[in-house]
Amino acid sequence: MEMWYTEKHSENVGITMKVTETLFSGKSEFQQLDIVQTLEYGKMMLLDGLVMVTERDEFVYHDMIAHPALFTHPAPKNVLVIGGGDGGSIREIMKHPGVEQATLCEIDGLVIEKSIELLPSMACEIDGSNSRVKLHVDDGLAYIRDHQNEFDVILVDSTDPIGPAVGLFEEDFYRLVHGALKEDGIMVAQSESPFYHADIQKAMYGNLRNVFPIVEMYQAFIPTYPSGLWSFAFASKKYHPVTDFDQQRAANRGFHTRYYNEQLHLGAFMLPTFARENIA
Ligand code: AG3
Repeated sequence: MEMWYTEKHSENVGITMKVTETLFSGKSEFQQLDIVQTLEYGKMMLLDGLVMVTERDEFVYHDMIAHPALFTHPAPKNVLVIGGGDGGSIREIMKHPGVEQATLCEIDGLVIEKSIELLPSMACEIDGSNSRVKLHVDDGLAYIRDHQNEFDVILVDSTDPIGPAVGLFEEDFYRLVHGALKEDGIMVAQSESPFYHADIQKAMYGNLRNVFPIVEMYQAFIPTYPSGLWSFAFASKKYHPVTDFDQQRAANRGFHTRYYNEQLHLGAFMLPTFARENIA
């Protein structure tokens, strides 16, 4: 018997993968979590039936949520990830030797637990082995309310704006993030597909612009997400991701990144017209 998994991207279109085994399937207090073995993309994690990560293409997402901000800020030391319970974002942050502390604030403890158990290539820095990493199982909103003026960089590594993540796309949340950042801090948030999610982007970038003086969109190619064209929002108090970017520092990074590099950093901020129009 063949098993195929489909995530529908619209009423009539989806992505389908051949699956050999279900490694975990269970419901937490917040959502349905499934981890399955696929034939072409390695292990795949789904939340409420939506693809969060696959072993084969997660490097794109995690490079691109982490490195543009960490190479724009001149000296990030204290970094917070909201969501991101698989640990992939923390893994990339830990490649920066100047980062003294990275905190993961994930609402769903089950995601952390099962990632450590079944997705060790992503969760390798959140398994307790790294003293520079702190874990909090908590609501991101509640956490940053109590941690104002602390962080150089905050990454919002969320799901789509459904379920527990709805609040992470709202202006009130961005105000709290703004307050939790130091006076030259940067926030990056995953911001959906420019091809499929124009309405979400319009609202989200409008909310961000009400709070941050610098707001830019950048793109990445993520084959297992709707349309393959994905985006991130770069919201900053002081540093601009293109004009304040030190290309030399990124070129001399001294660690390997399979997607990010010092030229792509600049290219990622150049958008197709339809994407620019979503947030015009
Ligand atoms: N964050 C999920 C991005 C949204 C994917 N959406 C979808 N498949 N409909 C991924 C978390 C990785 N750390």
